[in-house]
Amino acid sequence: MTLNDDQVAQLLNEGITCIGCGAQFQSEKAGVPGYLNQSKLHNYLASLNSIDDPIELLCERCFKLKNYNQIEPVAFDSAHFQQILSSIATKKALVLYIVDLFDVAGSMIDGLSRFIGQNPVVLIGNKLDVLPKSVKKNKLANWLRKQAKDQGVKAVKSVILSADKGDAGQILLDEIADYVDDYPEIFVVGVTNVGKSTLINQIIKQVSGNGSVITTSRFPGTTLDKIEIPLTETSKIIDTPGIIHASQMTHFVDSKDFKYLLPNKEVKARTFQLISGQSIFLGGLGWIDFLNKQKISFTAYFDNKLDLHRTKSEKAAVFFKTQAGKIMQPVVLPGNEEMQSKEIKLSAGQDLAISGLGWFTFHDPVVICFHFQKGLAISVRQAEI
Ligand SMILES: Nc1nc2c(ncn2[C@@H]2O[C@H](COP(=O)(O)OP(=O)(O)OP(=O)(O)O)[C@@H](O)[C@H]2O)c(=O)[nH]1
Ligand SMILES: [Mg+2]
Repeated sequence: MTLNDDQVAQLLNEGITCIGCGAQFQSEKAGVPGYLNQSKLHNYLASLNSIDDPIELLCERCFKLKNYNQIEPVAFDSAHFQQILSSIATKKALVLYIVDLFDVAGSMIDGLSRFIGQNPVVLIGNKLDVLPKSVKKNKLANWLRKQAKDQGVKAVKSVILSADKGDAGQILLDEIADYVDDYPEIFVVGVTNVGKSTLINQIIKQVSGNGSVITTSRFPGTTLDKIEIPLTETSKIIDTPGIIHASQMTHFVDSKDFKYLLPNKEVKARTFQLISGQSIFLGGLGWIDFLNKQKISFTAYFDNKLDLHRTKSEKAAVFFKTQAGKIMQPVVLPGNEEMQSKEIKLSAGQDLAISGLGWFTFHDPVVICFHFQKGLAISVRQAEI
């Protein structure tokens, strides 16, 4: 059996959504979320056996992302994203709060507890695979919980994993098993790009055997609306669009340069010893001057492809002006060149984290002056690892 024109019209009137990104389908305007050409949309719906069949259709943007890894820019409705998040407070829900272990400060949501009310939170540190293998998981989980607590989020537990590894779905299902019967809705929340959809795909794979149902990509803003996936008879897991943090480095560079920012394999710790009057450059993005009198040692955690180049501080500004974009890559997109410079003191055992890029762990007390783009988030914290 196939659907007739009236049934197709009924489905279109009710509003059907893309399985990849959650956007409602429309055929009026290319470049707006949910676009699919009218005949493709109609033919797919007409080929369904029943009006109640699940819709497993991709919009044009998801199709290009999945098949060609090409992004079609769309206008994000940040207010809608926030609204989805704040609707959680009035529901009985379990919240799976995902943060990126490679950008913890940059991937925490400001005021999350205000959005989700009294609902329990399971904190998930994702992308464990990019941290050095020597990292102690328990210690990292406790550190992460403390970071969230400092931001006002008290997690019932904290789990460390890699969402893109085969066992992630089962690990998470085991961790939340005690809650599933009591919470009909399980919301997966987090900043964009932390791996929410990747993790849900692993859960779907565990439950139904289907892999990569939801669209995932390294471009921020892949998921555009809620995507509800049934988990048990009484509960469903809900993917949400990531909150956009414009202060992450990802928003300052061209997507072709994400390879310098978003590691896809273990980051090698790089240890340096510097003396006063030396500076270290991070590709062509910015630099740090060391103002100490004595020699200091520190470890850098950045993508292995990002060149960390030393030079004399007295030459640093000229060097940056003449070499960024030439021997030093990557550089920021035009319009983002305005810099901020700040002098700070750090103690031994503290990190300087540059959002969306990586961090330095200092093994000695140090005074530095950093020079990075205005609007980029830079923070000091107790060492992560
Ligand atoms: N190395 C590594 N990469 C991961 C992991 N999980 C996800 N990723 C990558 O991170 C990027 C973002 O993943 P998504 O699942 O699309 O992230 P999201 O949180 O759903 O993003 P939005 O939909 O934009 O909010 C993709 O390139 C994933 O392959 C992981 O455990 N390790
Ligand atoms: Mg997503």
